[in-house]
Amino acid sequence: MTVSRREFLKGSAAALALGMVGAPACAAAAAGNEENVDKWVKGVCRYCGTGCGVLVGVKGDRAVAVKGDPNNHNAGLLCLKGAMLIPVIYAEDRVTEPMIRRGGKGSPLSKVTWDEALDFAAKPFREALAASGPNAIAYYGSGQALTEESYLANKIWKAGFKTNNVDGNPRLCMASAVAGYLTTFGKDEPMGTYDDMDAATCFFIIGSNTSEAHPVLFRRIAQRKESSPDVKVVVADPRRTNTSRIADLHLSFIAGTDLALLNGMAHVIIREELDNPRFYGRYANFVTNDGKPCTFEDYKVFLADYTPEKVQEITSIPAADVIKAAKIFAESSSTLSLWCMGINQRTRGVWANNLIHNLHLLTGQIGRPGASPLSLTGQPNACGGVRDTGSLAHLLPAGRMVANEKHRAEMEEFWGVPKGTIQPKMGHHTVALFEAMAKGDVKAVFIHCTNPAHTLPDLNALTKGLETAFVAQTECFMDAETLKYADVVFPAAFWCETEGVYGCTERRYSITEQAIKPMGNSRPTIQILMDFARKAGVDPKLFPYKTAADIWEEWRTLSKGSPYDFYGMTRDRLKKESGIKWPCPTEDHPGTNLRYVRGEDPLVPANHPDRLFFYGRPDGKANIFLRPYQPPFEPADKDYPFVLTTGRVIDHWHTATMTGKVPELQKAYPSAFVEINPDDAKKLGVSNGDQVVLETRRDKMTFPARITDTCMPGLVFCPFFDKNKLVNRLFHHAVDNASKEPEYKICATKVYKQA
Ligand code: MGD
Ligand code: MGD
Ligand code: SF4
Repeated sequence: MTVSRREFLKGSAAALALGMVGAPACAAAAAGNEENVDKWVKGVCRYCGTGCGVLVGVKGDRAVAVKGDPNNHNAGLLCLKGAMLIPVIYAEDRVTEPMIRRGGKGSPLSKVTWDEALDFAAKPFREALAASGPNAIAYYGSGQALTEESYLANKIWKAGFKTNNVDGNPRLCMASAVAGYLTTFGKDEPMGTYDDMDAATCFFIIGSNTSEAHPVLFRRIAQRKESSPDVKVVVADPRRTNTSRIADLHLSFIAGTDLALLNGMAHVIIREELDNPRFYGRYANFVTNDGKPCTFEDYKVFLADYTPEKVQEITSIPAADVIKAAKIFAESSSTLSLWCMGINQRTRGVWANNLIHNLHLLTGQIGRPGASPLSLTGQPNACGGVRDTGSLAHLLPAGRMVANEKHRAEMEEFWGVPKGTIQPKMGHHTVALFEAMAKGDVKAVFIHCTNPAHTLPDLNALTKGLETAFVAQTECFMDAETLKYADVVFPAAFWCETEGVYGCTERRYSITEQAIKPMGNSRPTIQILMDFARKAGVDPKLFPYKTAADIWEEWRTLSKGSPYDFYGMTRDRLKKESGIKWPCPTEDHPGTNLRYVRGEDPLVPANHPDRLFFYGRPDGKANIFLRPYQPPFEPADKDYPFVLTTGRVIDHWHTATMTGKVPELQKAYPSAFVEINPDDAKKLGVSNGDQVVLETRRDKMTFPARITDTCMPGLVFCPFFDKNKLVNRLFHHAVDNASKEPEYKICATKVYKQA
């Protein structure tokens, strides 16, 4: 029996009678053929950073059913995407054989043996290394790769090939949140957890369409609101999304202006004496925009520019609503802020993150159940796999930095490589990497578990990198756009065909155990990486592993004594339990809910004089930054009078190579479209379904119109899942100064009906 969309929705309603508009379908029903399952194998959903636990039903050598793990944080619930994972495994276009492009770019791919493929890939890497040195090669990875894969690749590239050219799609996603945590609190990763959702009395949701992008979490928020009618929800999003439908107050504004809103809220909080001087006097420092210490008085002077009336001028939010939002935030007994790409994918994404933290530090809404800033992570393993293992161009494992000599020396010693092996200079961040490939500076790249030919910004400019450099790629599905540029394709074992750990938004690590054999001739990626590295000339002593568990053991040991300490998470424990939150230093430690809190976080000494200790900072105090409003890189102007923004729909995952294989999901969103406000449509003479041209300074493309008040006048929205409508060709590739994350959320466009 296969559960249909209709049955799923029915099951969802039965699972929880939410009388609330906007709560997405989530059900505890098993999807697939549940009868005759031989065994249930534990895992994590393949998709979003919510990180729902799943159980995969296996019959013989096939996965036949999936259901939510009742013991993980999702309490057995899954959204439709998670529930429909089984058909993805058995999609007809799985990549099952190694392939090479003998005749160079543009020639057909031919199936070859593993040995031929590995030799074919290793040769250009060896040649690039010999001719131009280690920085002529690179690794481009993913927040969807398993932790063991990212840890291994990072080690091979940084200590084996000796290049810091290791980056990946979390740069497009969480980099601004990382830099926000680092600058404010001194260490990456949130202090809050999902349990805060059950205690919060105010949800401040900014730049996150939680309902569509983190459906099971949104369900939890909606449930909290329904069970406690006093709970307030404030949503700040230029669009009226499904998320904003449960809001008591929806702040819609001109995209890219919310730094002014956040400073305006701080202005009101101080003016109305809703701030908490005892709290920030003890736990925070005031810091100017260029990093110099300053005083609360300086902060007040700085905020004088952000009166509600001034904020209204900049953002279009009525002044009264700015005041209302500030009061709800500060007066609630516990406020939880949630944010995602509307904040991170901005040229001032780091500043926007700092300003959210400011509000919590100013009001003391932090370090108590339900009171916390909590950035929502997009991908299932951007936190655990990439941020924590330090698999980005400027990072090293467990919070270490490439630029820090002591950190490099620690890693060289741990990895057993000579002093000076790790370069002191950071490698290329994503946009710079693809530019360096286009220039011929980076000659060969290994791409794993990501589809950059579809998802990079400014595709017309950045895919030149893929046209120029030698591309070795691991893939599972033949319709991935990047395969068009791959010189060699390694068939990778897919989700639940191999074993590994994912770490989600709330510092929770959960394991996916192998349930079935890899399909066809595909192999686990750790094996592919080690075989490739050996052939490309890396000393195999660097990776003496037989299994993923061996890599985990090394990584667990490395975390010991670090601010990420999860030494207590043995493989056995991960298999027995359904996710554990770090810090977790010993095998009998239950994991940590409230980070930085005495008596909760094992890294805060039990006898510490203060209840809170931000141990990432030298004096244990967090920073309140004086960050001004700055407009986006390319606001609307008289020539390009609309703002184009992009994002997700509930039923598709990124480039739809997986969700596109599930008819139930594909039918809901068969192709891309552009959302236009009814007033704009009227002025443009556009009706529903008309073909509408979006023309930016880079390119122009046509989309069918959806006329809806989701977008405010002057704003249009396109989802980016459709490979036949690569909306990223329209975008610029301006990045945040500090995080180097691109501004996918805002560019200027003309909009007109196709002649
Ligand atoms: P987006 O649709 O990218 O999703 O999750 P979200 O960030 O929640 O954008 C969020 C919102 O930002 C949009 O509603 C948009 O209107 C708003 N926005 C645009 N401009 C601005 C602005 O200037 N300020 C503010 N405050 N908001 C603005 C992303 C997350 O989703 C990520 S990163 C990943 S990797 C996962 N991907 C994914 C998926 O592909 N599909 C589904 N269904 N779920 C997913 N979950 C994860
Ligand atoms: P995915 O579709 O997730 O998109 O961008 P990508 O990571 O490029 O790509 C994953 C690829 O890995 C697919 O080709 C899939 O078939 C393959 N795959 C799946 N499972 C496996 C596996 O087990 N092993 C291997 N080897 N391959 C596998 C996501 C990126 O997009 C992100 S994270 C963000 S936040 C950005 N968001 C964004 C946006 O908001 N707007 C616009 N316009 N563009 C965006 N691009 C970014
Ligand atoms: Fe999977 Fe995210 Fe849905 Fe949970 S909310 S089932 S992790 S897609």
